[in-house]
Amino acid sequence: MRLAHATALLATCAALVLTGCDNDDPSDTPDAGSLPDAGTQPDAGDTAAPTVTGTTPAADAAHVAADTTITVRFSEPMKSGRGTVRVAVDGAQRTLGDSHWMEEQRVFMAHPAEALPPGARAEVTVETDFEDLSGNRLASPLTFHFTVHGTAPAKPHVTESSPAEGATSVMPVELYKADATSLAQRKVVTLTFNEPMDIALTQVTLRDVTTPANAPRTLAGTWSSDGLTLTVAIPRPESDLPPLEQENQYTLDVTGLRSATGQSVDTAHAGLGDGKLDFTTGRRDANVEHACLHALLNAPQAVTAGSSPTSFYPATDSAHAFYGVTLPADGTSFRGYTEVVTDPDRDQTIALYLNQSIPVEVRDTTDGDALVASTLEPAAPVCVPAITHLLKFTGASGDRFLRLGFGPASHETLTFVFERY
Ligand SMILES: [Ca+2]
Repeated sequence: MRLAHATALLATCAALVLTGCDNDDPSDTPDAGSLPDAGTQPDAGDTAAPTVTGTTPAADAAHVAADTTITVRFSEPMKSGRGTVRVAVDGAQRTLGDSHWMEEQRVFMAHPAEALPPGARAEVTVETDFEDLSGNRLASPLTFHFTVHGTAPAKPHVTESSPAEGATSVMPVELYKADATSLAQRKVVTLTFNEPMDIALTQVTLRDVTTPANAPRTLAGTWSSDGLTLTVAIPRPESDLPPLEQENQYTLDVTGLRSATGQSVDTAHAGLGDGKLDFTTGRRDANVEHACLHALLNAPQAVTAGSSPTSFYPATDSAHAFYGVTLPADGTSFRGYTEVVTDPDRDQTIALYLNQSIPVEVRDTTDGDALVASTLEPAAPVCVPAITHLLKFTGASGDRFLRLGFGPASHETLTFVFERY
């Protein structure tokens, strides 16, 4: 009943711009049965300004229909005869034709008299002359924008990729476990699109920009279940060649793909620039590749770390060993200690190839408790997630006793490959 009443009131307003349309007195209508109920009666004690809690289209919405309804949702019931909404395109006001209130006069709805131009950027202004039932106005006008659907269907584009467009020093070779005793090489590339794609189309083309004489390689990717992300595993082109050469420029052409609605890839979008993912490889990292051999093929040696610096803690210092360390609980996190004994005769660089980023403190306990400088950095991405981080420090000669303090950590277990150089 109330909705019908509000619509009847507004029918007397010629245009949607409601300024001057002051027909909010219920006694004006012959329909006595539609008087507001107690819940919409003015509250004499209300001095708070109403606020806008939402709009349709939402601010910065794209691909909005040209004949969209514009709605403004308020925080409380409003006077139905007040309020101005303006819609402008390129600085020119658009006439609004039809309007009404809904949801006990909390939601104002309006329709442009004519469809908005394709591709237009519309500016909507909600003026402060909207009033709640106690006569409080909006504290400030609200302005937002939306973009009308263009005449040409939207083309899909890449929003994220690995490697990123234009990336340099890209790891050219990644290792994975081929079977129980051997590793294989590949390079995995992923591309994520802004809209679902046609998963029947999976082919992309890899070109060697540095050596164009090399034949382009047609590769088949695999789509994620949502059709947004294509994963392309680049294999060795021949059994004696790596998946990608070192310090070499490549371009991966994805223009053979289509959106689920059949649109070709946008070759002008900034994501890839030309519909091709361009990147340059760096050098391989022999040390990480070696450590990956142990991390992927060895069963971890289980070790429970000591619970305090003064109690027993086990050794984790055999070169090429792959350790699976369990850290004792320490309150709500985990923390533990292991030992490294340095070489008797020479200084060594000691490296731990970790499967996570974790604070590690190295202390020399031989004749005190001196802090040993160490670095923790992301490891070259050769066999993620088996190896993600690299801890390095110098082990001074002389059979010195070093204590590694792991944590505080959020996970109880970690793995690392231990190496001495
Ligand atoms: Ca590109």
